[in-house]
Amino acid sequence: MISLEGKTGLVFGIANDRSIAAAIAQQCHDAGAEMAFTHLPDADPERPKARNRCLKVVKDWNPKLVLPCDVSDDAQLDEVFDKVKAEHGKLDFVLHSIAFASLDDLKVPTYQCSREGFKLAMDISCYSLLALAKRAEPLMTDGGSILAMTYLGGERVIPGYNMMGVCKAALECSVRYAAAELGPKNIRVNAISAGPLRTLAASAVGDFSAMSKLYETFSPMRRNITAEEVGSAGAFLLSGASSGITGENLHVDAGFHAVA
Ligand code: 0WD
Repeated sequence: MISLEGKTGLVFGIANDRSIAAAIAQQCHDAGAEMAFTHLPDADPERPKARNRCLKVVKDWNPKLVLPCDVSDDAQLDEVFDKVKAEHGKLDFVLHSIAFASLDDLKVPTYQCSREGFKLAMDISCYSLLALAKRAEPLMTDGGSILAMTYLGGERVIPGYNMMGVCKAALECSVRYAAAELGPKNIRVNAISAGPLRTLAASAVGDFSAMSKLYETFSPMRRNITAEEVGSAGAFLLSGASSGITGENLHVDAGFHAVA
């Protein structure tokens, strides 16, 4: 039985109710966790679309903090962690469920993406994990758990995943290095490699229906995964139930990685 009673988490990446972060946060809430949340800053504060979509998901959990944060901006990250420290005093877990690449760079062959587009995608999709870990470490005084989201395209060439595959390979490697560096402080760092789920981010990548069909045909379980399955694996890795696990890339993909 997973328990997060008395634990405090910080969740990055709830864009709407379909976000993987929403599914993981739901199960963390059910397990007793208290959480703070961030959403992308809205260009027009008079029409706070991103904030409202995030609030719609989290409001019933009565969070003390729901804050705007663009993870490519150090000042915004500092402000989030300062506020978490002031409000909660400590952190037990952080969920990094974020990725971004401009469509112009994502849709072309990897070797044709632009230098600026590559930097931006790596910054938001990979470096940000390290930026979060750096700021979380001083708040994880009783140890902690950090979780990132990745995809098989970081290990193999998956048609259409293109430069995001390069970002995910770097992210997965960052998980291993951070796990080794933070392990002595009892801070664990893991990743979940999820099968395809129909979210905003997924709509930008390749042909979702074709990918989905591939999993139905070839995965050992002959089906796709559900958001709830990623949610429960996420809550497990963020909780003490996984206390011996770090530097891991846990595939929640109906076994597709084993046969692909
Ligand atoms: O099939 C899928 N959906 C899979 C997703 C399979 C395997 C892995 N993943 C990964 C994604 O690559 C990502 O790392 O899971 C993570 C979460 O993705 P998601 O839940 O599929 O997508 P979404 O609901 O769109 O959440 C990603 C969010 C952004 O959403 P939008 O669509 O508004 O860009 O990442 C956040 C934002 O909320 N985000 C940022 N947050 C802070 N600063 C930034 C930024 N600069 N850019 C994007």
